[in-house]
Amino acid sequence: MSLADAVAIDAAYTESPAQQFARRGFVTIESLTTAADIARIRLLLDPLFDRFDSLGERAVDIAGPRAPGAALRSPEINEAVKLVPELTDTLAYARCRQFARQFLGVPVGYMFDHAIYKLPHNNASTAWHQDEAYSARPIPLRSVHFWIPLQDATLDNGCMWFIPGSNLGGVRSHHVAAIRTTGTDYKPAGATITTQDVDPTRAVPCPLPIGSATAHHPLTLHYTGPNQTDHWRRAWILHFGAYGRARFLLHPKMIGAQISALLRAF
Ligand SMILES: O=C(O)CCC(=O)C(=O)O
Repeated sequence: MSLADAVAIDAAYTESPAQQFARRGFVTIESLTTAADIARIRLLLDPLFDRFDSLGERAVDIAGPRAPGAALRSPEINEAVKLVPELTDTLAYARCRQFARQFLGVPVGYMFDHAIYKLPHNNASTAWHQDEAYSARPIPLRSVHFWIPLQDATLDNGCMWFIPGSNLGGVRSHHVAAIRTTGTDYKPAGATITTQDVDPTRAVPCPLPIGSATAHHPLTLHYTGPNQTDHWRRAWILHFGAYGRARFLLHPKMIGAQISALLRAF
């Protein structure tokens, strides 16, 4: 299937996938990859969750602080490709890169990835937020964020929900929803943030069969519900950006910000 044919287009519009991405702030990609590729990604990611508590600051529970002996709810591993570089050899990785290139219309590179596994009956949603609000960088993210479920994603196990068009406004005001702590020694490791500036009645759920994915803009408001099933809900999330990671760091505004910070320190 060609890249263009893989994207589900709103029946009410005649537009390309890139135009839909720009207008609505998200798209559904119906055949991103194969079931065999997803099985391979599971084989690479699952062992990381088996040794979650040994991964230091890279591994946190986004649902909130942990207490010794308490069960995890929404464990997250950041930059899994650094721990398991074979993830970059998967079909999903290659296809996400191609889609990001198509949606942004410029060359792209890897920016970030993380995996979030919701335990059965975890009783924790991932509250409404914009990914851009997590960025402390002086230039806006210019990236596409792919959410790849590693089983079917359903309303019951915590599929993605989006607010169409929310990418067209700016960054909303966010506040801390939960303090994260590491699995190793329960040290604080950042915060999960959320916004009240959202009208959930406009939200569109995106249940997905295995092999498909959603792609969203860094400003698009999104949410996932709690996992209310007896099985884990697993997802791998990949960000590809116009600057790539190295090019981002070499951007004149980033260099300017670093020089200003250095001057302030003296
Ligand atoms: O997988 C989830 O529960 C949430 C994912 C998400 O919000 C994100 O990747 O920004």
